[in-house]
Amino acid sequence: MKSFYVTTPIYYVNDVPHIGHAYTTIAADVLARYHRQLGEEVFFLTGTDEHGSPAARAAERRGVTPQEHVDEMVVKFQELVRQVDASNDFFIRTTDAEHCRRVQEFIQRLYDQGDIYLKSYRGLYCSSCEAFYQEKDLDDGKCPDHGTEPELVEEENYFFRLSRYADRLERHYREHPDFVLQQSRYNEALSFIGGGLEDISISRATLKWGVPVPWDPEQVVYVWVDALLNYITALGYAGEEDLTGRFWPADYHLMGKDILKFHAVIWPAMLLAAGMELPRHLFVHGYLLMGGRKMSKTRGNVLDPFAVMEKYGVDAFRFYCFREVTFGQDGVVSLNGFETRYNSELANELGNLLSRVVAMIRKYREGVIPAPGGDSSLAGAAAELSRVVEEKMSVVDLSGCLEAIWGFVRSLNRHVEASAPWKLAREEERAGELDQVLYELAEGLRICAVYLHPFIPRTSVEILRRLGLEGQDGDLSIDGAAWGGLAPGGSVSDGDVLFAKLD
Ligand code: ME8
Repeated sequence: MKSFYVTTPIYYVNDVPHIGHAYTTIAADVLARYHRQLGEEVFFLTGTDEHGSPAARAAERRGVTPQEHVDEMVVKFQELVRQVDASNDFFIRTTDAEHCRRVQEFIQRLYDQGDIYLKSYRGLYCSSCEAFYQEKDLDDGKCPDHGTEPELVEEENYFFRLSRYADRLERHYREHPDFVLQQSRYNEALSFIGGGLEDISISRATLKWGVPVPWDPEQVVYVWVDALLNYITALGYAGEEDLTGRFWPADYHLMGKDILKFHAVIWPAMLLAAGMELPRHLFVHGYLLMGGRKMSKTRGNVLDPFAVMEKYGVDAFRFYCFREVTFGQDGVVSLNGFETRYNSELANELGNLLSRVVAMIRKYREGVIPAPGGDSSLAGAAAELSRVVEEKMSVVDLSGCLEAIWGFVRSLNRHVEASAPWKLAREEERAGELDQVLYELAEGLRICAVYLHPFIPRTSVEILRRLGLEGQDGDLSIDGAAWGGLAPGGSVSDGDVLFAKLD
């Protein structure tokens, strides 16, 4: 069986989760669900990045130990994962003893083979990014991402010979033009390497909150090295047996553009040093913006995903994320925009369509899905949709995929208007035509439900239930979405309005 491994970044726990965290998690969930529908064996990983100075400082401010702080905060991230209906197979915490042990083993190996050495270092450090900056990369002396002034740090640290891997890394990029998606991100990633690579500090002497360097426990492992390793350590202990052989290399690491450099340079170089395969793709999405700026904890301009889901439901939130913003690019999100789409698309175009179709089958055919009389004009559109979904999902164009599905939803609405079943129902001799139209609408809705499943899983299962289908694995398979898969004779059922219209 083909395997598929997708990851999200592991999120910092210095503050509460926000909509940006929900966004990447849902995107990974969409991919995971889709690949399960293809019949693949899927591993979907998410989790939390719990070491490092922001978490240590947050704990200090609150007068608790770092461990107490992260134990408290992780609950909110696990709650977010649950509430967005993420179907993750594991949730890794970098404070897991199993993870820490494997991080130590990994860097010990690099140390033993001469890839790590001791050196004293002086540099400008942004502790929110957990990264050193060169003067020229600052905005007016401030961190371009956080708007805060970096501190001058001077320490004796362990360095990883990143420079040694620059050529091999560049070759990997040349040989794998789809290593980083999309093209502009690939170019950006390649330009990091083209500019030459300097060795990087991979330990901290002044910080206590981290994984101890095994040969020098006075130092802790740099939080980014610790964090990146999660993608392989998790496979070692998430299951009863070691899953590394089955799932590594990862198919997709999803992330926002803020952390591309770490994933595009440091991570693959670490893997090359360890003689491991590189992930197949990094997919970099844009920022969700409110009022034109990236939402971030440091800036405080965050939209609370819990409040949004509580008020409008999880599927409406998931839908909006991939409908409003082209996946891969930055996009502005707002409550107004959300409510507009909710009403016009979810309530009117989808919810209303389902209740009309079910009501007509009840009214005209006693709730039983009739047999079609012949070929359908919608079969071609369904076949085209199937082709486009496959094409878009194969390049992680989640919004393009949803757009195509929505085009099909709209064609069903047009079909209702054009065929006017209420008129056909008044003419006895047109009963065959009415059967045909009712079947087509039910079948069209079933196909929508299958393709919509990765995006709005609850709604998808509910649509299938109304059409007399269980929404079990078989009903959800992508293969089963082919036109004509709906067996006539099943009974439709009633239910609450899918998306109640907002005032
Ligand atoms: O960077 N729009 O954690 P983090 C879209 N621990 N996505 C956003 C976003 C926004 N406005 N804000 C955040 C870290 N994200 C490290 C990662 S991985 C080995 C270690 C998402 O809590 C996006 O995926 O700052 C971004 O890359 C990630 O959250 C950063 O999360």
